[in-house]
Amino acid sequence: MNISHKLRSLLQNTESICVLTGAGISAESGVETFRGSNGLWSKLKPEELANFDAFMRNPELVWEWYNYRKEIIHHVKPNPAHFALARLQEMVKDFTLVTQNVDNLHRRAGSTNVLELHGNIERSYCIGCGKFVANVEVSLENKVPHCQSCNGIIRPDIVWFGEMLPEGVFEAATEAADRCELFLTIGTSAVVYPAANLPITARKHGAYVVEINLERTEISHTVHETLLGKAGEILPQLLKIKEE
Ligand code: BV8
Ligand code: ZN
Repeated sequence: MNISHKLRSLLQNTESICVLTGAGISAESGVETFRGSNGLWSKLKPEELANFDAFMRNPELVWEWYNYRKEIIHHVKPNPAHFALARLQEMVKDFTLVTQNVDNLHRRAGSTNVLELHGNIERSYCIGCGKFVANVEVSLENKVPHCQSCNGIIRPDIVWFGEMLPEGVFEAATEAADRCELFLTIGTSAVVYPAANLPITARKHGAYVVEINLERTEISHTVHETLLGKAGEILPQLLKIKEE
């Protein structure tokens, strides 16, 4: 893989890196992406499922979809891309990992202080009283979980379209994008906002922006360097350069 001299020297010297990941970083773990050829959305439309009205109209269907995804996530493991980022975090003083993923794989790979822009599939809360509920089980008998305290409907703690991102998380991600010297955008089609603003913010503030993706994306024309390929192959190679 030929990388620029600029990226090589930044990897070896910078003390401030911000990373944004999307579904593509979990693809090699066996988690379907959203917009790839066999992506989740190809079967289901986001409008139909990942929004609050759709949930209130048909909570059984939305819970069935999340339960299906949770099942997959419980059977997969982090891949070399997740582990490379966890290792990189240990070697860089100011390292911020921002993810759009809800699959918890970064944390399972050892990354800490992960900024989860779109929530986490392992968490749920009651829309009646806001109480968080750990490992919610849905079954054929109980297709929509209800809160034990107020009998309200329980929903996944995931940010749906049209919903605000969790308080303070996007702000922290923006601050990291503002101050970093190197910004890596990995495995994201960069079509969802405000997440897709982060690489643009980084570039505006003088960071060197590198895209690591299987294919070119909506922001390929705005980044400094695009490394086309699998994150699980490219990231361990970048880590090796850092460790030289
Ligand atoms: C908000 C939860 C504000 C569901 C998700 C018109 C224009 C611009 C914006 C908007 C608009 N209309 C509405 C909006 C805003 C909207 C938005 O951005 N819509 C887009 C689609 C046009 N955004 C929102 O609604 C956000 N909220 O803006 O609120 C607000 C203000 C005031 C008051 C109220 C509200 C909320 C956005 C969050 C939506 N929730 N997910 C769930 O996950 O179950 S988004 C969903 O897409 C996922 O979270 C996912 O993370 C995210 C992004 O997808 P990617 O991660 O990029 O995945 P994708 O499959 O697309 O791409 C994968 C890439 O990896 C591909 O390029 C592929 O080539 C590559 N790849 C594959 N394999 C590999 C690989 N790369 C490397 N290695 C591999 N092995
Ligand atoms: Zn409740």
